[in-house]
Amino acid sequence: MSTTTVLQVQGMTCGSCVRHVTQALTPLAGVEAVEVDLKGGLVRVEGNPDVATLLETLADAGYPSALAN
Ligand code: 9UX
Repeated sequence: MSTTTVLQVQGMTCGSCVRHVTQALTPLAGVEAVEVDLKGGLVRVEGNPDVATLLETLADAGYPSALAN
């Protein structure tokens, strides 16, 4: 079944950041949808991704993050 993973993400300050984060996470295995809350600094990932891979991918893209749920 599909779950929602919520990440608290640092460094997202503009619309381009939203695009960078979305484009980094969307191709990963198990990711069905990515939703970014820019003001809240949150990213919701639908699907069954490997959480460590999400965190590592965001860090590599310049956005340190932590699991929020
Ligand atoms: Mo958003 Mo531009 O961080 O580097 S302000 S992409």
